[in-house]
Amino acid sequence: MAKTLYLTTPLYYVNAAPHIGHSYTEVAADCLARYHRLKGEPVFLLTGTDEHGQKIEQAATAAGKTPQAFVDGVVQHFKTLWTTLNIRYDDFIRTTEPRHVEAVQQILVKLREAGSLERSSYQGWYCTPDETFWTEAELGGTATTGKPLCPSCQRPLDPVREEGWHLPLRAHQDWLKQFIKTHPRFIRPESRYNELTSLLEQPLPESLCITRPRSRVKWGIPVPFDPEHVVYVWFDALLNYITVPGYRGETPPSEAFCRLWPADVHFIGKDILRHHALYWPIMLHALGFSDELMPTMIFAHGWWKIGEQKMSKSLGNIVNPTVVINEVLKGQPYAADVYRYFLLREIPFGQDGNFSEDAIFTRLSADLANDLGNLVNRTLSMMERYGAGKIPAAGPVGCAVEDEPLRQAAVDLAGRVSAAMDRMEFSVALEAIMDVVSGANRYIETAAPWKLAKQPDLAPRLQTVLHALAEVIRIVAITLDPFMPSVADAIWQQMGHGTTPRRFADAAQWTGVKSGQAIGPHPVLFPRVEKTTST
Ligand code: ME8
Repeated sequence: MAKTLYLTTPLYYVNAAPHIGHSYTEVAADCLARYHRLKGEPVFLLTGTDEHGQKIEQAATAAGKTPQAFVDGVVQHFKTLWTTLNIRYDDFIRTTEPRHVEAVQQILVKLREAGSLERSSYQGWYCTPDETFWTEAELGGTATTGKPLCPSCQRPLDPVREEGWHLPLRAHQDWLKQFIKTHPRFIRPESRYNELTSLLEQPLPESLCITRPRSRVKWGIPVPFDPEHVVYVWFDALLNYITVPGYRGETPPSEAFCRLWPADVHFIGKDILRHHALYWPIMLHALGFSDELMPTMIFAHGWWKIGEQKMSKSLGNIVNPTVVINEVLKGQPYAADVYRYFLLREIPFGQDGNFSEDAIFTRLSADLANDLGNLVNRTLSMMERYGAGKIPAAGPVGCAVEDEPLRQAAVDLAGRVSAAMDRMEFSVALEAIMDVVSGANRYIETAAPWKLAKQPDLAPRLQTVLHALAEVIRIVAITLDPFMPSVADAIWQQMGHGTTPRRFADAAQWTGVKSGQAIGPHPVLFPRVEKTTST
């Protein structure tokens, strides 16, 4: 049986409701999943929430709730947003679920039995918002209060000295260096690959403390063989990627588990590269996973920023996706798809970008209303006017020389989109689709169907032009499907394709439209808006 393509997103902390940054990773992962489903491949998209740890314990206390009641509330914001954004995940794991808690405990027991854990004391600096320890050598400057700063988020650190269970890191360093060297696609994009490679040039800390004393953190998975400790939130959360496919510590991993594992792409932001590209493979290696059972790719994308600062729940400088969809894009029938388009088109995946309402409006008006919406709407209106509401058959002569560039661009589109998707270049794929859309609009101007319609002897030529446009729009709707699923569906219905499935392979074929097919009602896809607010 073919291995299922296994894609994952981070498990987001439920200390606060999601913002644009979280939706970015989620939309990108969903887009890739939809693309592969459109190609007829089996895909499993896993997402979920990270619900333990000190940060969440503190947020619950501040809200006057028990941690469980608190996380039960916040998780709903994530689920609701994913529904709004058309995210089609196959499983949603909450780290407080018994299926995960029990598996983590079994895995810990296995590591201890294998002699992979040591109990010792640890001294370091702790960043609670990042739930990460730093050593003296890694500190990032000093705050005005005299406290050292987190090298990742620049917030003040707290000194911590405590007993706990440790997983050796340095013992795995040579293996990891070699593994990364021989697997250049393990970390993408290249800038992040280079970041990790240079990090590995320095000696890693001797070990990673994977537990926390209950005296400091109560909200965590109990360590089964040491009641005074709970599991470190990162150790617990990373394991989700294998607990969900069914790993329980068995050697070798079961056949059922290997139908999903290894992960094909772990989608993450660059803030958590170290946890995924350093700790995670070392955890797997310590569990006895061979090189073949390491994740295939960790893709660490860039940050949405406000000004020069990363948008972050802990910093409070967030843009709420629900507000963007319901208020900023008010009146747009496909607001969630406009938002998806913006996220994936605006910045090359892997780079940082600035969010602004102006930028969304520019995309909406230039790309979507003036180009895509206009193409669909004017084509369908002409079919109504000149073709009795049906897609006309091409005239007996078929495509003429002047139709050839458009036809060629349209049949080449699937290949261009595939090449971009294989490199995770979502913006490049969308650019390719929009190139064809603009080309079709130019074609309409040149072919001028309204002039052809005035000359009865040119009726066959008019039919050919309208038929060619129907083929182009069909191809555009198929290739756009992973990015804007509701818009693709709306275009499909407007063209009258009904229940005919959209399949990626059909986008590479010119002849896919049924001549004589009645078109559907075609309200404007992207009504023009007057922008009222500004950021
Ligand atoms: O780190 N721009 O959860 P988290 C782009 N629980 N993406 C952003 C972003 C921004 N400004 N802010 C957040 C955690 N993200 C851990 C993960 S995984 C086993 C545990 C996205 O709620 C991006 O994907 O802080 C980032 O890596 C993730 O949200 C962090 O989410």
